Amino acid sequence: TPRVFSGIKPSGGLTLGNYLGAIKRFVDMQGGDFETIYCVVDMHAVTVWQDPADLRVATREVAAGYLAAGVDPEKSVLFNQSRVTGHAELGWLFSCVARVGWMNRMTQFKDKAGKNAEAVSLGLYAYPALMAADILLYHATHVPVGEDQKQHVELTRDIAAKFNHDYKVDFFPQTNPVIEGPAMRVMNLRDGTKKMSKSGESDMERINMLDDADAIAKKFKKARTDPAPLPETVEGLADRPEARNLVNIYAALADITNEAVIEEYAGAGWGRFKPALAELAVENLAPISSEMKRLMDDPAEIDRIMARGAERAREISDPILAKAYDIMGFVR
Ligand code: AQP
Repeated sequence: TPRVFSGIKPSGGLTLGNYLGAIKRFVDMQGGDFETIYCVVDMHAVTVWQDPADLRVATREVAAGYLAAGVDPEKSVLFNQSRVTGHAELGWLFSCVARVGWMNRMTQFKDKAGKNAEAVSLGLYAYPALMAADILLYHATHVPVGEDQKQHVELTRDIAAKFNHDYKVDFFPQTNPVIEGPAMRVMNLRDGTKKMSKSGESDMERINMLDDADAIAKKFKKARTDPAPLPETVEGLADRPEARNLVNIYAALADITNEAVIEEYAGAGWGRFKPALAELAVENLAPISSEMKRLMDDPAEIDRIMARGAERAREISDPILAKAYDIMGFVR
């Protein structure tokens, strides 16, 4: 069976972007034609400094988010990355396969490092090599991600191809990003040209999965838009990033197309659309956030689930890692 791998960094509270761009789709891919492996990628989180107490909370919050949204530990392998040391090991091997020139082209690094590229951690720079290891440690061929991760999945393909070429093997498979649906890029509510992030400066720019109904209503109400009403056709969203974002979010939450949203709200003012959007978001998120809170009240149970998942992850990955070492000539 083909394998799916994907992960989320515990670098803050989960956002609506993580839900629509990642978790909701992870649930959809479960129990079908794939073996699904979902990870809390804590080793990626520390590429930027994390307060240790916050990292513990965020790790369990991401696990709770997966579980509450419907990731079933009986159907999927669910664990946190640092428990399976093969990620770090293969990550090192891949750091020796990937080229500095490839890393220099990563747009996410450029965005995150900004003008301060000399002062960020070496880990932030090497991040895509570890991500390639996360995926290829399981020979995963399908990686559901948001649009922002596409370049990293392409780099994973380059690393697999170079490894196979350099060692004259056909060992690591080619990986495909799975990017589909209207919410592959949920944007910041205050600036429709930036993506909604866990770690963005202002809480008003994102919807957190744990936000209550009042917070959600307030954030959508204050979301930036141009003054024009909703257009008569989807083409009318073209140069209106904020309007397009809100329509995308609505479509993803309702599981309908942008066309269907516009059909219903053609010419409507924001005073009508925003409260309807908020209501739809609350309807989707409230049951999940209340279940997340319940799970987070019992961290020991979350930790047990992740520990069991890690055992299964090691069963799959140990032979693959051993073979990679062997191919490279390590004496073990
Ligand atoms: N705004 C988004 N729209 C659609 N998908 C998104 N994802 C994240 N933000 C959006 C998807 O969620 C998965 C997990 O991402 P991540 O947490 O590992 O890393 P990230 O993309 O760097 O997330 P953040 O929220 O922006 O974290 P910070 O602020 O700490 O860097 C991925 O599949 C991603 O595509």
